[in-house]
Amino acid sequence: MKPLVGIIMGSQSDWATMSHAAETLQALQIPHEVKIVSAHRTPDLLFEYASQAEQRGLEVIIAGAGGAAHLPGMCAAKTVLPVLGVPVESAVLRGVDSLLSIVQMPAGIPVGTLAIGKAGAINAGLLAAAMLGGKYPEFRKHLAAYRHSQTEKVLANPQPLSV
Ligand code: RP5
Repeated sequence: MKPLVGIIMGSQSDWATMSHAAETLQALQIPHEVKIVSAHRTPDLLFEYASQAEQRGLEVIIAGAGGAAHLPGMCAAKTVLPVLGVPVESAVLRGVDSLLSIVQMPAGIPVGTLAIGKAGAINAGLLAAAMLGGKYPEFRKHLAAYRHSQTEKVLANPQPLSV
């Protein structure tokens, strides 16, 4: 099956965070692709990627970036596909810069902004699965099973420390 979700990130240094989005989609058996696309260093590639995403069959884009994190917003400006933004934790401001850069979009060009770092990347994968779940019942089933297993694990380990 061709990729339905495109995961893009501004730099190879974002992979430590964004790999969690890819692993989550992998666990849910959702076909996806991964690519470095930088709003600042490769702006023409970003425009090409975002404007061709829909015709290539992508249905959701997950974009992660850190610092002056313009990637998700500029990507959203060039496509009507849903764009989920993951703020990558930056060294200097610990990702608060990334979060504020991504979340404060002007009305008219939405980016669904997730939490900073690993939790945001995992949740972007889960949210992409939920978005696709209406059209693809098998992905909805995989997502429900993921959630069920997560609940079971917590219930099976009620003690704060294992003894
Ligand atoms: C952003 O600048 C990237 O998304 C990355 O989080 C940050 C730093 O990039 P590198 O200097 O590590 O390549 O564009």
